[in-house]
Amino acid sequence: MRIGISCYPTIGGSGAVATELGKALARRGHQVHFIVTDIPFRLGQFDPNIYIHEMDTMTYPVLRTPPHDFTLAALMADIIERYQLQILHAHYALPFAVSAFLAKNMVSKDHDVKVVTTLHGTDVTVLAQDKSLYEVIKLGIEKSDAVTAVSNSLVQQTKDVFSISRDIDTIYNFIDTDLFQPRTASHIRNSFAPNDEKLLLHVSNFRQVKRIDDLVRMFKLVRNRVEARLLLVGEGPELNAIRDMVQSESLERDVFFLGNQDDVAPLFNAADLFCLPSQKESFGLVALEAMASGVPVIGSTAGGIPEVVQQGKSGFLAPVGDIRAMADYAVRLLQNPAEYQRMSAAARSRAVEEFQMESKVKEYESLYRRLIEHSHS
Ligand code: GMT
Repeated sequence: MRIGISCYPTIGGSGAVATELGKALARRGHQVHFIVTDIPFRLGQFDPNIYIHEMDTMTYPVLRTPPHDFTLAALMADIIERYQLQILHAHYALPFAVSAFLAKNMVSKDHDVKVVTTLHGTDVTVLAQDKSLYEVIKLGIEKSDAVTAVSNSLVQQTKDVFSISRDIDTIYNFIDTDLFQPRTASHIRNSFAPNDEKLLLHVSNFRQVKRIDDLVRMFKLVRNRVEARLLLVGEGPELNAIRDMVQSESLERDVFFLGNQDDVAPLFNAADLFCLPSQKESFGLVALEAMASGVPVIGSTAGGIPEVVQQGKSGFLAPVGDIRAMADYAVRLLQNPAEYQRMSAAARSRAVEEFQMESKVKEYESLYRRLIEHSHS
């Protein structure tokens, strides 16, 4: 098949999933065209089946902001025609599904390209709350030939938010369980936990929805009972506020800010627990990365997290904001090696059995095939 993929290429779960999907499809012999603003961050090695089409944005004095989404639509239309794309896969309704809808309408009717949209979360759960964007996001979803979401929770929220009854299939996110697997990372542990302190880890883009302030408060409760340290990986709008908070709580000695990291797998290997106390989380790919690495998750029950982390088996979840419960769970696990080992093994097994890359890629592949065959029947 000839497949176009459009996604946010920068660090983040949706970009990682879209890029890994494109790479896996290329390995399976499909021709994959990334239509993007920058080279996707996890692209890695050259593959002759992968083409990158980077968008140039034009500027013009009368236009107060560059017309990104129209330029993207025009580039998509060009690539559809030039390479006879059969599938255009948009990762996020806004802007990608909307630009794909425009592109489909720009090309001649001889090009029967099918638009697949995968919903990753915040365009539905955050941006659609804004009246100025609601209808355009809904249009992107309604006009796609097929829509998938990364959890059942997100399917339901999308139907509720937009009052739509169209089919939306759940295709869960997936993980490369060779890349993320249990290993020792003594060099990292020696740097941050030289006296064998317990290491708690969080990785995110430091947006408000991640509730990192809750995490810092929760960590303080844990550290009062167990020798522990907290590694914070990532950057984003809340970073400075969290730095200030760490200082005002006198936690500077025990909390480390590592910034954005390219290669996060070794950090999971160094950690004892992964923490995800989010307000909203459609899936929580980072929780899955932790599980595949054999690291139990302490988190909230927001959105799709309970579909990934099984309560009491691969981690412990508590209602959003219940930092006492999260801290109690963390201490219980850190003080009980037998329960910890059971949970670590169960987390790894769940990642391997339920979220293998191969099986999810095949689900996307058969969705594409159904759409293409349907248009020929
Ligand atoms: O969590 C973020 O803020 C990043 C965002 C993204 O664009 O990568 O993550 C969303 O998509 C991921 C991949 O499907 C999901 O694992 C995350 O749960 C989801 N984030 C939210 O719903 C807040």
